Amino acid sequence: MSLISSRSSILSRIIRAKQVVTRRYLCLTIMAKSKFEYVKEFERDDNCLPNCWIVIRIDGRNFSRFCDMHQFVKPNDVAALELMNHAAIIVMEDFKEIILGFGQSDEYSFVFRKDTQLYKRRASKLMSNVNSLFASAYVYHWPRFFRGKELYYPPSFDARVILYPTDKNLRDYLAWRQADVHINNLYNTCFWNLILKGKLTPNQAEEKLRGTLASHKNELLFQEFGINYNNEPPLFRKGTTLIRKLVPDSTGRLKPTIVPLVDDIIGDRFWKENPEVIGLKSLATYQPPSLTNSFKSTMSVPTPSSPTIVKLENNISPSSQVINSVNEETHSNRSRETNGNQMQCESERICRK
Ligand SMILES: Nc1nc2c(ncn2[C@@H]2O[C@H](COP(=O)(O)OP(=O)(O)OP(=O)(O)O)[C@@H](O)[C@H]2O)c(=O)[nH]1
Ligand SMILES: [Mg+2]
Repeated sequence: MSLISSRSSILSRIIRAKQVVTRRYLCLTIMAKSKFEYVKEFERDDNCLPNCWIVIRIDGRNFSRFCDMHQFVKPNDVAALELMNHAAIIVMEDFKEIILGFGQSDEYSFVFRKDTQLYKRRASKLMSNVNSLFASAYVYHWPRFFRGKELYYPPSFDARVILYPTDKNLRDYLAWRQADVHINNLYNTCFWNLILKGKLTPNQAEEKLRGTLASHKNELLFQEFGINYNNEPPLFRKGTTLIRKLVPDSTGRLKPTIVPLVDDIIGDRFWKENPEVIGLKSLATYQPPSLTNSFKSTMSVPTPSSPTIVKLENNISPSSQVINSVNEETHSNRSRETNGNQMQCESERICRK
């Protein structure tokens, strides 16, 4: 009998203790809500305007130092460009609503469908997720592209969101980035040849190139170093464009695949050949250049080694990893060179790499 009564008194004590704890918890929760929750009001909506193309551009932070520290080849390090492309492909594999990527040097632009509803189009969500995935993919895959080369410190990237309301605005944006590749690469090719082969100091090379137009630089490369700039690897002159296509896998089945292309995206041809990109139509089958025109192509159809991407392997020349358009040197290219010339006159914002 006494055992039963002591048990029931223990039980009732436990129940009372529980009630006290619950009351305290409730009380604290209510206090926390009433006292602190107002801070949420400080968060602002940052949804991107509807019906606009959303471009996210990431750019290596202080990559001049990063490239020096890791002894990247000057002015263009193929492994570094491949790693950038690979990180971008990983981003596009994850974010299926990115219709196109364009990369050069230490930057990558990603274009989201204009009708995307991802994260309710919140700029900060889109930007921070793309940026952090890119950075972690860059670090994660470093050993694969720089076998045996230590990564001395973690690189970081800045990011911005830009909205373009019209297709023309978007194409002009991409043309601007590709013209930038041309301007920078021509300058850098001259600059580093003057230093490495011409034995000038950086100051002397800079002085020699100051105020020169693209035509002067082309001439200088040819006269002094026997280099025909147009024969420089297209990857260095045009950057990499990533789009989605249907590509046959090893069994012949068509698979959605991210295809890296080195092509002119300033002229109309690229957009006529790939109307589904801006037209937001269903994916088209990848047509290798050899099938789309009469020029002889040394390139073969990319056979994806994974179901969704064309893998970029290390130690392969850039032109065999990314797909060149064989008619790249047609008139559209010439007009781009002219654009580059004009832009160079206008812009003294030339990077030394
Ligand atoms: N050697 C070498 N350097 C490269 C290569 N690609 C990019 N870089 C370096 O990366 C820099 C990129 O230019 P910026 O983005 O304007 O310069 P940054 O130092 O990153 O400065 P912030 O972007 O303003 O932080 C170039 O100036 C080069 O120094 C490469 O393939 N080889
Ligand atoms: Mg940078």
